[in-house]
Amino acid sequence: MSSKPILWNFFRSSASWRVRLALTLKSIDYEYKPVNLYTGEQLTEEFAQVNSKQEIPVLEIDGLRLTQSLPIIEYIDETRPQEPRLIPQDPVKRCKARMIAEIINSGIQPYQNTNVLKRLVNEIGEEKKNEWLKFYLTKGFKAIEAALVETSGKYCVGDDITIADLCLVPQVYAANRFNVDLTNFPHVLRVNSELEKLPAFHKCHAHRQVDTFPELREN
Ligand SMILES: N[C@@H](CCC(=O)N[C@@H](CS)C(=O)NCC(=O)O)C(=O)O
Repeated sequence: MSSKPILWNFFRSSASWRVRLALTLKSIDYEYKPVNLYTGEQLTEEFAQVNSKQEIPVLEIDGLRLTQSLPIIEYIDETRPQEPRLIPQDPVKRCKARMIAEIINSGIQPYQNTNVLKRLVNEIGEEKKNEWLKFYLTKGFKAIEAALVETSGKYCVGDDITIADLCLVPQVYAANRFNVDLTNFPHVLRVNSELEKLPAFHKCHAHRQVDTFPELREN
């Protein structure tokens, strides 16, 4: 296995974006291996050898092949404990950061996953699929907003970047892409715009990756 980490990902994949952020915030150089979810590259036999669940992200690092973005981020933070610490040392902050990350990871992202949306379009049509997205994303963002009222400072949990922030920004991008109105969630919008000012978040944005579609590319 190569010594430079390899990240199988896709510019728009929110779970991959979380890992891009972790690697970038920790100044870890990595090879970007694009997997186009729209053309079904994740469904090939070749990719099934990389991840039997046929999902991204997959990170090859330290001779290991890891899946699931949140455990990957935990591994990066534990093995590269330099600042910023993505998992807070304080147990209360740690629990709150993981709680917000989990609201997004298990409470929102599965409802918008590519294979789920594809199946919904086939079974109930485009309009009902959009209603589904609006319902589940709004429900999830209500929970995030309620959490941020209590936990946020400049960022999701106080004034330090945590795993929660790595999940929030890609999720806000997805909501905008699916035309879900976030105006009722002022803490979400405020924290998101603070995060977007940071160089690592600018660099990892979906519209600045090697596989970003040309019509979406931004500088
Ligand atoms: N809980 C997993 C979610 C992984 C996941 O669902 N990835 C999506 C992209 S964000 C995917 O690869 N979807 C492929 C498909 O739906 O066919 C993680 O955090 O890594």
